[in-house]
Amino acid sequence: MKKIVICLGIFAMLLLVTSNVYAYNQVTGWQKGPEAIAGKKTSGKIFNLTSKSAPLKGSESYVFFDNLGYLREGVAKPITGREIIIYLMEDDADPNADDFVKRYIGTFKGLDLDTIKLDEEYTAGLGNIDSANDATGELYITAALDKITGDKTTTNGAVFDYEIRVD
Ligand SMILES: [Ca+2]
Ligand SMILES: [Ca+2]
Ligand SMILES: [Ca+2]
Repeated sequence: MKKIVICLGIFAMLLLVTSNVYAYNQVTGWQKGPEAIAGKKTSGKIFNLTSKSAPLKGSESYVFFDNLGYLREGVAKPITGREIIIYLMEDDADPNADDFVKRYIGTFKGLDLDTIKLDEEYTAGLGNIDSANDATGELYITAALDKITGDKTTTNGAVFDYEIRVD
């Protein structure tokens, strides 16, 4: 019995150590989300993030979310099930189109943003998202808030914080 307890203890310590030690190659730091405006797609700024090895892959690029907020009373109707669709994108110069990397869906309960979940990883977007010798992605997110009848089209401000990380 004692052995099991010790083993479990060591396992828990290892988990703690590995989760603390793990580091992404580069992160943006926490950012305020783009403004949430009903019926409009808004974008965050573009960040240059470098992976451990070229080329940067979409499967090595992630968005994390925190501080889920709420829509403004009097601006937005409180509708449960309303969504905000968030894309992780990789910017490219014309004539190349930007890469769709991942899609996340945020769902509201009334005015409150309740959850944000990964909804889709794009097959093409999981592979190389820049040139073969290019380890630095130009990553950004977009956010599109559903428009419900009765919404105003003024801003609700940011409804989440986010951080983009690459491995
Ligand atoms: Ca690019
Ligand atoms: Ca690209
Ligand atoms: Ca690049």
